[in-house]
Amino acid sequence: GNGHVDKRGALIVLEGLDRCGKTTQCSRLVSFLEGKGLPVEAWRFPDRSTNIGKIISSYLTDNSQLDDQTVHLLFSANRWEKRWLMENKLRNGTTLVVDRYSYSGVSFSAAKGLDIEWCKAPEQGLIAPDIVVYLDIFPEEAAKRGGYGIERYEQLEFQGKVAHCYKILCNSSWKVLF
Ligand code: 2DT
Repeated sequence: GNGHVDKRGALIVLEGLDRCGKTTQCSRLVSFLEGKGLPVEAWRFPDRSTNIGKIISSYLTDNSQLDDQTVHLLFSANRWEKRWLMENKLRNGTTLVVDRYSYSGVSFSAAKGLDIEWCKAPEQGLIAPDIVVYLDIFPEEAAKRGGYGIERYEQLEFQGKVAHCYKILCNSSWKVLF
């Protein structure tokens, strides 16, 4: 009673290239867990609803110029500003299914040529996921899926570089789905 729960929620992160099907799989997973009667919420990064998220969104959608390091830190700050809420939700037993997290942050920035260790640094201290699911898809395959939109990064050559960076980050604890 009194809102006390013994069981922490799980932090489940889905990662992958643009158009790999993350968003669809996230909502299917959320529905599945809801069906089991578990408290669960769908989250995504970037969270475009915050002030930082709005700067990120305009960077992604128009041609606002920001240097790569600054953008990297904004994406990271967008996770930091949600950290405390995330921690509270998990503590209170809510499972979070998150569409993109630090691995997107590191892979997309490293794909631009930033040093990968530098990219990882601001992610230190964020809540570590319990499960990382990587939806593996060839960039060529992803590009065929209805074509890319107009956002920055949605280009075949760049997505290939991102895929390469994900492979560097991937370890044996990840669940890789084809
Ligand atoms: P969506 O299309 O999923 O909204 O992502 N990105 C995302 C980064 O470069 N760094 C990050 O930390 C995150 C979370 C991936 C928008 C784009 O933003 C990229 C695609």
